[in-house]
Amino acid sequence: MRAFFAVDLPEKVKDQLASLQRQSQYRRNIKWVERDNLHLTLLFLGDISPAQEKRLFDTVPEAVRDIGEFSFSLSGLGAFPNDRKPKVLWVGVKAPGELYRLREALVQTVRKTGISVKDDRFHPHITLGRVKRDFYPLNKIFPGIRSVAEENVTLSSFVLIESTLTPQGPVYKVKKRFCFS
Ligand code: 3AM
Repeated sequence: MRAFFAVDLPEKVKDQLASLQRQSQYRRNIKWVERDNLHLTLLFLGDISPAQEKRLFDTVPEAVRDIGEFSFSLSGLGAFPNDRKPKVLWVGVKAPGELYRLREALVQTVRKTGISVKDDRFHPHITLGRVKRDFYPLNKIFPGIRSVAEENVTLSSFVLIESTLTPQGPVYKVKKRFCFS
């Protein structure tokens, strides 16, 4: 299955982000992430086998044992590769060291399981949408939006998600929730 680790978001934050999406003037050329699919990706795994999935169920709790519940807050709007010619539109995250430690612990465990992952620089973000064609600068896509309310999110668990790609967009299914002790 195609899988990734993610933080799922409280309903209140998903509402806030969906409302931000609706404020954009450029609806047609942007594929917005559906409200229920909004998430913060911790680590994309690609295709993993049932045996690897099972092994992750067993090894991840021990790997993150030292990391307790923590909070992060939303920050401003941003875009990859840049604000001038955006392809991926996102809301940034002001994250404490724990989020980076969590990501690092997952990278190490996943590699021990025989899954090869890229360990690029981690830019925690929540994708709002993807620009399909034509380029508009970010401030044209979200005119008049200067800031995003810094909602605080307490993270007491994270999830392993199965992502099935369909012509209508990805379908996500939570395969396992890992709770901090
Ligand atoms: O959280 P975002 O939207 O940035 O872009 C995909 C999404 O990230 C990313 O994994 C998340 C869940 O689908 N993704 C998809 N394919 C990828 C790949 N080959 C990938 N990330 C890295 N390499």
